[in-house]
Amino acid sequence: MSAKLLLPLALLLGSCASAPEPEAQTNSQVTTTPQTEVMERVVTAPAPTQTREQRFSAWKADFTARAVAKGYAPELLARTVGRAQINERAIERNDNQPEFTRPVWAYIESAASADRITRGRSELSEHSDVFDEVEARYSVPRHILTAIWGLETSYGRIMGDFDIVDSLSTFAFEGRRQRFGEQQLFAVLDLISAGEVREEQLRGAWAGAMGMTQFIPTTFRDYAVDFDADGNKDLWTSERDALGSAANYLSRSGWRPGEPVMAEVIVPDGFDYGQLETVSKTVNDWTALGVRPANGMRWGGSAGLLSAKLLAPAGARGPKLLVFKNFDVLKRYNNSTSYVMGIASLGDALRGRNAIRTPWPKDDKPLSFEDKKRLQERLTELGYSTGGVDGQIGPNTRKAIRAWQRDNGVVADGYVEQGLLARILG
Ligand SMILES: [Ca+2]
Repeated sequence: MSAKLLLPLALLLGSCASAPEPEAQTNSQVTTTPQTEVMERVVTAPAPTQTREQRFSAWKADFTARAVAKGYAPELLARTVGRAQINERAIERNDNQPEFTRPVWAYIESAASADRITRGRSELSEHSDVFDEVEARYSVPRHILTAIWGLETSYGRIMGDFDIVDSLSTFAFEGRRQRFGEQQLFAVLDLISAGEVREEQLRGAWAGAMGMTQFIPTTFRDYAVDFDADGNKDLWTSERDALGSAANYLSRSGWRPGEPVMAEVIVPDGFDYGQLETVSKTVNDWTALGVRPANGMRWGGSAGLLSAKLLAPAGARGPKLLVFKNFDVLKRYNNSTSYVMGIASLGDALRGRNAIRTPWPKDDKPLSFEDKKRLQERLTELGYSTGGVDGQIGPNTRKAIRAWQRDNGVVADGYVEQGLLARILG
C-alpha cells in the first residue's frame, strides 16, 4: 500500500473511535475519543509524501515533546516510546478479535471448554486460601474471578509476548485506537515513574494487557493491589496480587455481592422483542409479561426487585437471557456481550451449573465483517440509521434492524444471519 493511501485510511478508521457502537477494548472502558482531538491530530499530520516510518518517527517526537511538557523525564521517554517499533501483528489482532468475529455459540463453547473447566476446578481447590481472603475483602465470588483468570490467560499460562510499548505506540500512531494508545502510554510512563512496573515486565497481550488477569496500564495504575503485601503489585507471578486486583477492579466498578450476572429465560409466544436490550425492568415486571426462568424454578421475593435487561444474542430462535447489573460490571473488563456470557457460562460450569440450556441456532450462517458493513450501508440507504458503517453490530445497528423487521413483518429480534441479510439487501 502506498503512503498516499495510508492517510485517508487512517482518517476513515480514526472516525470510528468516537462512533456510538461499542468498541473492542479490553478492560478499558474509560472514554471515547472526542472528534475534535482526532481532527487536530490529522490536520497537523506530516505530509503524506513521507514514508510510514518517517511519519512514525515524527509521531514519536511529537509524543515525546508533549510528555516532557507534562513533566515526564526525557530519559524515560527515550527508553520507552523512543525505542518503539510499529507492530503489524498488533494491528492484525485488533482487526480479528474472536469475541467480535466468531459466532456467539462458538465463543461461549470455547470459553467454557471441558479443559478450562477441569483446570479451573483444580485452581479453585489449589488456591482456596487465596479465594477465601479475596472474597472476604472484596465480596466478588471465586467462580467469577476464576472464570476471568481462565478466559484471560488460561490461568496464567498464556500472558502474551507482545512488547506493549510497541503495541501501544502503534495504536497511538495510527488507526481507530489513537486515544486509547496515548492514554495507555501515559499510564505506562506513570507506572514506571512510580516504580510500580519495571521496563522488562512490559510484555503482554496485543492491546497492552498484562499479567494473569490482563490489566491494561490504566487499569493497572488505578486498580492493581499488592494483596500479598510484599511491596510489589505483581500480576505476573503472584496469584494473590492478580486475583485481588481483579476483585478490587470489579468491586470498585460497582459489583453487587449476592446478585446474579445473567439468567436464561423462556418468553411467551408472540413476545414483543422491541423491548430487547434497551429496556430495563424489574424481574417482577418481566414476570408479569410472561418471562420465566428456563430452569423451571421461580424467582424468590428479593430477586423480583432486581433490575434486568433482556438479550437474545442469536435472535428469537436462540437462548434468551435476563442480564443484571453485574453483567454491565463485567463489561468493564471487556465491552463484549459474548465475553461476559463466556465468563458467566464458565463461572456457572465451575460450580456444576449449566448457564444456558436452549440450543443455539448453529445452522445459521453468521455475517462477516464485510457483510455487516453492507448491511449497515443498506439499512442507512433505506432510512434506518445505523449511526455509521463500521462493520460492528452494536445497539444502534440492532435498533435499525428491529425497525426494518417491524416494517417488513419479521419478528423484530434485531438478529441477522445470511438468509435475512439477503432479504434486506433485496
Ligand atoms: Ca505483591
